[in-house]
Amino acid sequence: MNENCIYFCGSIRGGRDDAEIYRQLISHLQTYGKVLTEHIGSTEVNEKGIIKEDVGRTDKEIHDRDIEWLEYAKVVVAEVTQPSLGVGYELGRAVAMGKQILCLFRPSPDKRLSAMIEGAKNGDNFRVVHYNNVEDGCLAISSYMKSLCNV
Ligand code: 6IA
Repeated sequence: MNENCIYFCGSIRGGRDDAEIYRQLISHLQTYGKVLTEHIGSTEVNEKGIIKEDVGRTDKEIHDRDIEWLEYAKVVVAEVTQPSLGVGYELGRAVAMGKQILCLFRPSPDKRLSAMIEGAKNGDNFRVVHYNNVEDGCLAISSYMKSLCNV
């Protein structure tokens, strides 16, 4: 595990509507360490999951590389507004690995966060923050990263 590595989770095949928000959150996270999954904010990724540098990789190769990165990271930050099976799976694996996890959710009248994420709240080991815009999301990230430094 590397103290400075952060694993960011965001929807790919679940839908790319929030890609620009991921990009901005990742850019803020980079002030706290190396984001292993920087490509999640890339505008070159569409909902088919096509990333320029990943063309030619099989789904198994993508899965195995992501799990390796997840093991390597100390902190996991997930944007969970756009429901994604992959993000839910990564969060379950991250809990089992004992990672420190921050989930960011933007509430709206047509979206309710899964009880399996909302209900997993457990202090700094699994924090869920509802936020309204990127600025708020960045503040939530700063507050979480600082709380981990004080542990
Ligand atoms: O079910 P989803 O596709 O929405 O899952 C998204 C989550 O799974 C993200 O947090 C990623 O960490 C991981 N993930 C899913 N697909 C990929 C991917 N590309 N590359 C890296 N991580 C991924 C697929 C490209 C391929 C078809 C060429």
